[in-house]
Amino acid sequence: MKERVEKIKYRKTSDIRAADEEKTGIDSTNEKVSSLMHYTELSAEEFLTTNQGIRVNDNHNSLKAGERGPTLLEDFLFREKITHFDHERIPERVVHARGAGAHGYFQVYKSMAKYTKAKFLTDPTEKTPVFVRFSTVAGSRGSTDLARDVRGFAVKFYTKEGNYDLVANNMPVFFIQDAIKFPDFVHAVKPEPHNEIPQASSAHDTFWDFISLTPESMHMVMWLMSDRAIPRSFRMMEGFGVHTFRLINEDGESVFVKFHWKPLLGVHSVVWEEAQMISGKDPDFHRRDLWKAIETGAFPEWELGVQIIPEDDEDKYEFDLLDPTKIVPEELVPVQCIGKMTLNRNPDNFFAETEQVAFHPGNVVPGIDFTNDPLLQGRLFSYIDTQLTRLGGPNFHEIPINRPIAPVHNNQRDGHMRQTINRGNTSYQPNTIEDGYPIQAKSVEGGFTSYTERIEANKIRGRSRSFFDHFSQATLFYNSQSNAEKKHIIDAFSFELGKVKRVEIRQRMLGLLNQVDETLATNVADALGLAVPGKPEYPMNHIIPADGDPKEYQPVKVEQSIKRSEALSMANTVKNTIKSRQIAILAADGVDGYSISQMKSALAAEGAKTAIIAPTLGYIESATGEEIKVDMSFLTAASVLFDAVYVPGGPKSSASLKQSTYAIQFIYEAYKHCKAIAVDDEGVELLKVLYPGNKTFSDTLQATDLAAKGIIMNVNKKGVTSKDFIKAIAQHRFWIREEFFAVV
Ligand code: HDE
Repeated sequence: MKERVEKIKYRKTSDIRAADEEKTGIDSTNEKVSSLMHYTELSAEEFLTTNQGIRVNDNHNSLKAGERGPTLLEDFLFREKITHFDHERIPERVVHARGAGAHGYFQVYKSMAKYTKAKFLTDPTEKTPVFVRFSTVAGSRGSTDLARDVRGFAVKFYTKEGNYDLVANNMPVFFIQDAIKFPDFVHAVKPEPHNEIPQASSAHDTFWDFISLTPESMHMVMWLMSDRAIPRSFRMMEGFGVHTFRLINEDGESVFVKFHWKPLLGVHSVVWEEAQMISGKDPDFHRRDLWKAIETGAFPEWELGVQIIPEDDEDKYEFDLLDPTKIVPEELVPVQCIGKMTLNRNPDNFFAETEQVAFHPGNVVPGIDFTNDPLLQGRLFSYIDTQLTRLGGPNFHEIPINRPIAPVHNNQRDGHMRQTINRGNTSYQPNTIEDGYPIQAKSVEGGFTSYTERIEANKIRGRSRSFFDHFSQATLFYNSQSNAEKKHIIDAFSFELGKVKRVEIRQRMLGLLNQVDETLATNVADALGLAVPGKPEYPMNHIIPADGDPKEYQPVKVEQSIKRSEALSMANTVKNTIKSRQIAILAADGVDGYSISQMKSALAAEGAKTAIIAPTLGYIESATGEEIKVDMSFLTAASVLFDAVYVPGGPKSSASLKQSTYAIQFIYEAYKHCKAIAVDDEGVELLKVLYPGNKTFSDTLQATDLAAKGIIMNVNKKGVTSKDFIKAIAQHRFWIREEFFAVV
């Protein structure tokens, strides 16, 4: 015991020593300095102290005049504790307030020196540390993870040449083409200002009012109404840099580049009804999923993809590379995967890391540069500006999570919360007193030099005509979706516009949707009980197109060379793994314990996680008398928290599950949300209960093509094996059920 305490003391002493050395720059191994700094005193870190290091004797009672007397102002322990507490909150991010973060590393597969001199992209032996923050956009810090929303996907690479931030989203385009419109867009999507309703939702009048008057948002809105806006997990979504950037090589040559993140687990989503239910059952669903995956060693991985476009091809396409409402279809320029990012460590402290991290698209390293995309140019101003307020001053780069691993030397000084103790008597350049230090680096020494781009232009406030086509790529997106995805998009528009109170806004949206696809508009119009207007209204308060008669507004549409793109549909994503998927096993006393253990080990071998769900917590007894530990009771579990469900046999267990409305609801939801279901022997009774008296359904249950609909009967019997269930889980969902089975 004594030895253990000594060990703790020793470790803590060295931690404090290191922190103090870093803070003061003083070498504490120097005997004289060490004794001056009272390290022997500081070693007792297990004592509770004030912020001044004074040991606290009583942390539970304030200082009073007499046992029942008034509290004394003199009580510095009380005052310090309360004052600090009173100031614990900092402003939340104006957008992307709700987030979750993780540490990891990035490694490039092979040198990209042909295109870029960025060292972390040229040395395949280098593991560059990263910190990633995923987020929703519209909701406040405490809002649900499952809002229909864009997801932020911000990556900070701590490269040896300084920090590089790839501040991306899970959708490849944006709502607006010019940063000057960002405050309007955000005001429209945030809760309405008079009553702060609704939280974390775009389904309200101000958002759709803005969108219906901003045709440039149509492509992005198609993504937002698709299932991409309700991911199954942060670990199963793509990331996109959105803007076109530049890569620059050692010879100063430049190519254009679009950045992509491709998740190794594939791209998967939940369904809208499920998202709404998860928001009630577990508003931390995505945050918890990321945390648990890393905690259990199922490290999330993404490949970094690039689309490289030679400079000479700038004007080759039917869209403008600088327009952030356009993608470069992968059929035109394939995505090459050049490296892999692995997230393998959860943060130690949410506030210190995930909350205080500050990303900035302007943090680039030599070899990466900007283009003139007007949205990107505006972002370059915004991030530091907002962080000055959020993080309380100009020194937030000194917060541990924001510090580069590359050394920092410059003449910036002072300001709120300065941590660095700068030495010397110069803080300017040029100087002779310090021999000119710190000195500027030549390009060959790693100095950042901006790409020499030729610009010859008039100063104008306006927009290029090459940005005017707002519909063609929205149509491309819609045409690229599977039937199930199209249906979900129609349902999403119907839901969102159904929440809009002003009919004229709904009408205007139908006018725009009609430009994207006639059947889409007609279906949504039917759901809203409206007719599709003949032509779209002229976008009010708008300058596009700047010329022509506003009443004669003709939407611009440019013929696209690509009519359908496989990469845009989640139907074509990776479906070969069940790693880290959550499988519910419904059971009660009398369950067939052998089947459970068989299934559990088959699923575990593939990396999936199982949970036994029973009427009560504690233990259930199998048909052969073994005790089986229950992981969750029906009270806290729900189908929406799982990817698939297995109901083993056992007449007694089955009879008792049939009596439980929770168990019935569980299987009903799994069924309705098109998840893989496996049933053994009497387990099938639970499925039948959903359709009392529905003979067709009972008959259908015997049909051999059930597996094609994600229902696996009698595992380990009649040639059916757990492999069939595993294959079904990997499929993610069986949308075909939405067509075949009417849900009662
Ligand atoms: Fe952001 N954005 N943004 N954004 N953004 C912020 O910076 C802004 C845009 C993105 O996890 C803010 O520190 C403007 C596109 C992510 O900390 C703010 C414009 C893309 C995050 C800001 C955009 C993004 C932010 C708020 C239009 C995808 C969260 C807090 C010109 C490529 C980063 C903060 C994190 C955060 C401004 C548009 C991604 C206000 C002005 C396009 C992932 O500075």
